[in-house]
Amino acid sequence: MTEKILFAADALLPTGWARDVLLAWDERGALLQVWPGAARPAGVPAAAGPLVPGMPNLHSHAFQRGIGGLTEFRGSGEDSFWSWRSLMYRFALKLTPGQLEAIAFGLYVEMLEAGFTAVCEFHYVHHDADGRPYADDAELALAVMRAAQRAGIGLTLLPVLYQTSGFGAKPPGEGQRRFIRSTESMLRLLERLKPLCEAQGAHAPAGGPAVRLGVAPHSLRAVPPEALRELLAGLDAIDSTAPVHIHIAEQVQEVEDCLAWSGQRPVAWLLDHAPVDARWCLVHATHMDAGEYRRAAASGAVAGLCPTTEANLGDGIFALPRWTADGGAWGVGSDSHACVNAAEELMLLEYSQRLATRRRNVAADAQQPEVATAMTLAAVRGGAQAAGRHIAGLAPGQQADFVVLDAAHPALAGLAAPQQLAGHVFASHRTSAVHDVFVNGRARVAAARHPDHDAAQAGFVTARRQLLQESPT
Ligand code: NGQ
Ligand code: ZN
Repeated sequence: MTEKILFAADALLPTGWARDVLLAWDERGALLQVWPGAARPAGVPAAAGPLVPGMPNLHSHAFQRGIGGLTEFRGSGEDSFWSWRSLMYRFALKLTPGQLEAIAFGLYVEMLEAGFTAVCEFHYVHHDADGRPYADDAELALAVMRAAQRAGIGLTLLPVLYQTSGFGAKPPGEGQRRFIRSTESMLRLLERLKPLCEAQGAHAPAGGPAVRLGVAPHSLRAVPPEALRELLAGLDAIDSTAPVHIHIAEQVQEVEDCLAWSGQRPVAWLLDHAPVDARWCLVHATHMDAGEYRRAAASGAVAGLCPTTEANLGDGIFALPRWTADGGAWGVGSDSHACVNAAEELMLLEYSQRLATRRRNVAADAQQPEVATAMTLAAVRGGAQAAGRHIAGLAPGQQADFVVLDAAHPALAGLAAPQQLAGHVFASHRTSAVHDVFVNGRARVAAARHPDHDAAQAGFVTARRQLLQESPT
């Protein structure tokens, strides 16, 4: 495929499905033209199936891909989010920069092959195994950036502020020593990373850098009010439009602790004490009361839903119909990477709603009755907003980030385009129907494979083997 112009018999535009679409982009990967009802000019390549916008993955802790399969056993006492977290911390304590880069590279290649074209990396392992800053404080952030660049996935880098182990400034635990830093040192890290992120954007569309820098106060458990204020003020001085992501109200225990500490639920507290707006991504936001759903949706913030991880960790079910009834924006993330597949995140999100409401096609609406289509459009819009990048779908000025589905896949063959996307989301699991993936106008996956597929998997396996040999988790 030449990389500047492509014809698609069917393409999913922000307004819905269109026929005979000609797409053209410039050498920096920005879409110049998206032209429905076009004739296919001689010599222009045609997509192998319906073309859909690339999915941003709005929440990732890359290193956690390394513990897939290692926490699915019953320990002593009752297993919970918190017991999972102890196992995860043990793994985090052992990582070297090289192992982090290998795991992240393997993961990002997997993501591309599974239909994600961008990732928001919520990056909180900052220091060496003893909890001391590396000679270059940005060592591990740079490892993540290199992994994303080598894989060719768009990146929003979110260095994480982590200071306490619970509400009321509870001192951090030993197992958290690699995450802890002062607000001032976080602001210095952002200053150091900013020009590096901009430099990686040298070949990005005029509208925005290929790497976007934001920040993530980890959670209200981990960041006291004063530090949150200072962080946001400092960030504004660096970039007043930078994305801000925070974990919030994921577990009932967190809601109870927040109530005991402040008399308010976490989301209500945040809305009252921070300038939450469209820059913000509220990750999980699982446990909200009716007033919190209304107010948080109205703030313009994106709900960062991570369906497979939320299921894996036993978090609870987000009330999507309530959120969207209030006009709330949302996107999906694969978080702990128990599963790495954009289609499966959408499928599980819809299925959790069906189980909770005993209805079908919950995420569809009157405007867009095809549920997979409605979900894809909403999640791309919300994901792009959370990423703070120009990746909001197939429209001029946005990046040419898109996925070509395999029209010959048994779950898709012979169907009309909206049904093919539905087949991809609901009927093709375990055998992906992703055919090609373009990021920034460049083919990163062709015929379902990333060119570095084998090397990325081998590097991942080696890193995990080393980590397990050191002392079995
Ligand atoms: C994290 N993961 O930061 O990786 C967290 C666990 C915590 C999720 N919340 C740590 N899913 O929340 O304290
Ligand atoms: Zn998370």
